[in-house]
Amino acid sequence: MAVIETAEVFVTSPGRNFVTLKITTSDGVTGLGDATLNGRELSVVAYLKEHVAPLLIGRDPQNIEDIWQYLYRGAYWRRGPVTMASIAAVDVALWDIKGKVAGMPVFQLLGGASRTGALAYGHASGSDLPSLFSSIRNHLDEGYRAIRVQTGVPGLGQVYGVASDQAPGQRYDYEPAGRGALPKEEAWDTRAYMRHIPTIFAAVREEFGYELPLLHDAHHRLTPNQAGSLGKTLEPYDLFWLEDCTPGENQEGLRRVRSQTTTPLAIGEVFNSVFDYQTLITEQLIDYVRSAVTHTGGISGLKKIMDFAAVYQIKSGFHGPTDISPVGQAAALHLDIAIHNFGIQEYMQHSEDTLKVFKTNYTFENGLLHPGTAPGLGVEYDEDLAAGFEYTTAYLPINRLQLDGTMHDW
Ligand code: CS2
Ligand code: MG
Repeated sequence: MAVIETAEVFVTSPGRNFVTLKITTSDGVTGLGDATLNGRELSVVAYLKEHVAPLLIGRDPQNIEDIWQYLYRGAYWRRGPVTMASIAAVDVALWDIKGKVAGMPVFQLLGGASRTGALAYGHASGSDLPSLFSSIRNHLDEGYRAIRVQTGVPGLGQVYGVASDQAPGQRYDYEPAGRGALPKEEAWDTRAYMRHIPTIFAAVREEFGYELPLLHDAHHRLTPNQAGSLGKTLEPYDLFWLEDCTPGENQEGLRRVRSQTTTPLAIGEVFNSVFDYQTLITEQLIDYVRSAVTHTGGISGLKKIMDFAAVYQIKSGFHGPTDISPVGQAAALHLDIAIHNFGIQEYMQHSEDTLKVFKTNYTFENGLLHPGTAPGLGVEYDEDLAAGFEYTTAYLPINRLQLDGTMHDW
C-alpha cells in the first residue's frame, strides 16, 4: 500500500501571491492543493507546515474522507478560514492523487459529467460609462456569455473591483497595484452608490439588450434594508444575481432582503463551512452559493454544501478570482462539471506569469469552461520557475466612509 511520504508547502508570487501544497506518495504520485488566503497567506503556510504536514506522513492517501474528518474534528478548533483553507489544500491534493492513480479526471470520480461545460462570467468594469461599455465589448469579443458589471461612483475616488485606467483589451486584476506594507484606503458613500447603480444598469441594458446575463457585486456594503431597496430598484434590469449585498454572517438579515426583492442573491465567498449557510439555505434566502473550493474544506467540503443546497433548489456560483490559484480554479471546474445544481462559474483569467508557473489543462470556449480530461486535476506546478517569483506582502484595500472616515464594510 502506498502511503503519504511528503507534504511540502510552496509560496510564490507570479503576479499574485499563491500558497500551494504538494503531497507525494511512496509510489511517487504527486497531488496539488491550493491554500491561498489573500492577504493572510503566511498564516496558512504555518498551519500546514507546523500542524498538518507532520500528521499526514504515513497515512493512506486513498482515504480522503477519513483524512478530512481527522483534520477537522481532530484539531478540536473547528472552522475558520485558516483551518478550512489548510484542509482544502490537503483534500484537493488527495483528489488529484486519486485521479492520477485511477487514470481519470477528478470529475469522473465525482460522478461524471452533468454538462458539456461550465458557463463562466467575466469582470467588466469602468470608471465611467464609455470605459464600462468598452470593457463589456472586450469581454463579449473574448467569448464571455455572462458579465459582471462594476463602475465608479461620481464623487468617490477609486472603488474596489473597478479598473482605473484599463487599456483596451487589457485584463483587470486588483492586487498587482496593491503591493505594500499597508492596505490602500478607499472612500465610500452608500447613498451615492445606491443612486448611481440603477442608472448604470439602465444604460447597459439600453446598449446591450436584455439577453446578456448581468451580475453585480455589492461587496457587503449595505444593510438589509438598503439591500432590499437596491434589489427592488434593479428588478427591471433582470440581474443574474446581486452578490454580497450585506455582510452575510448575519444570516437572519437576509430575510429582510428577501421579503423586499426578487432579484436573485449570491453570498458566501468569505464563508468556510456549511454552518455559515444553514439559515440561508434552509429558508431559501439565497439563490447561489459563492464559496470557493479553496476556502471551504476542498472538493469534499464544498460538495457537501452543494448537496445540501440542492434540496432547496439553490445553485452554485463558485468564487474564481485571480487570488485563487489555477489549482483551486481547476478543482472548482471539476465540481462544476459533476454536480447537478451548477449555476455559473466566476472566471477572471490569471496573468501570463501565473499560467507559466501553473500549467493548466482547462479550456474556455464559447463562454464555457471545461477542466479537461487529464488524469487528476490537470494542473502542473513548475517549482523552479515558481522559486524566482518572491513573496511580497499584498493586502486588500480597506474602506472608510467619505464623510468622516469611519471604517466600513466592503
Ligand atoms: C470579489 C473578489 O471575485 C469577487 O467577487 O469579491 O475579488 C474578492 O474581493 C477577492 O477574491 C478577495 O480576496
Ligand atoms: Mg465578490
